[in-house]
Amino acid sequence: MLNMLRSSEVAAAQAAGRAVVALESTIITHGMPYPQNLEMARGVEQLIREAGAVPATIAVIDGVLHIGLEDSKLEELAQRPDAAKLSRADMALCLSQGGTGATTVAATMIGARLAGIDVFATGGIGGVHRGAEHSFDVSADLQELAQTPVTVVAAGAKAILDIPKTLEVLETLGVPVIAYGQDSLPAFWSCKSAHPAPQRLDTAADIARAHKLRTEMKVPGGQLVANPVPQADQIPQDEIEPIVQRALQEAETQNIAAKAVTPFLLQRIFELTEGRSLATNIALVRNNARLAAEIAVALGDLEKST
Ligand code: PSU
Ligand code: MN
Repeated sequence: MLNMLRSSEVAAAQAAGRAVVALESTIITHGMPYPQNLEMARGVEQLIREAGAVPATIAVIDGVLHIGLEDSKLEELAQRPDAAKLSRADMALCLSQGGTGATTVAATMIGARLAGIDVFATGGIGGVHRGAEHSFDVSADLQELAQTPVTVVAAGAKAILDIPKTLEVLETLGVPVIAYGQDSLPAFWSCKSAHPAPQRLDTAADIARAHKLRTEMKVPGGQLVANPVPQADQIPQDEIEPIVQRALQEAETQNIAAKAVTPFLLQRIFELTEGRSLATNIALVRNNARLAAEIAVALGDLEKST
């Protein structure tokens, strides 16, 4: 039986019909080093509260699907690099075995849907890796966006990926890719990429309306909102690209594969930029949390008015 537990804060918010924003936990266990990961997670939760919504960090702990983590649980998870990295394929298995794992974008979307949460903030989604024509490495996050009705706010796909191929797959899967407030698709650490975004919207209310219409039309799947990192915090593409290339080269030489690829690349880029990539990563997650809270509040307003 599925054992799902809401934090008291999330349970109270949902009972009162207040806006809730889901947050993932792989970014905590596999995306950032301790203690910055814990500081980031706490800071992001606080930002969501300040924006009038309630945060629900999702994770599997001892066989229980947690929707919202009490602070002591968050602290524990942030110091458990041994936690599994859970996606669609292994989430149920981990739950059935009483295991502990952090949820990726795909798994967090599944948790959010089960808990009745429509909006989710993360850093960057997984996508089609460079060289995928040989490795076949395509993140399950893309399939999940095609199936699960959650609006995901990210700073685009991580720039370690093949962005044009990621866009093509999202188009094939029928996932709307909406740049927020600009024409260019943001590229994670950089606010702009060379690729125009397929869609653009300029307000949280517009994004909420599109989400609601998809639900009314019973179109399965979610939306990807690509929110550019603030310019003051970005690393321009021409600066980060050579570093990404070097990290990719090292991954190849060391035969890094499957689930280990993304965490390896993020860690190497952190080292090669002497921490700058982490500062930018934290800034973009915070920026996404703020927008996600606005969208969740706007969605709540729409539901009340209809
Ligand atoms: N965003 C970040 N850092 C991360 C991730 C996202 O800023 O570490 C995680 C998410 O959990 C995403 C995962 O789902 O990376 C993608 O992993 P993969 O490429 O193995 O599917
Ligand atoms: Mn992969």
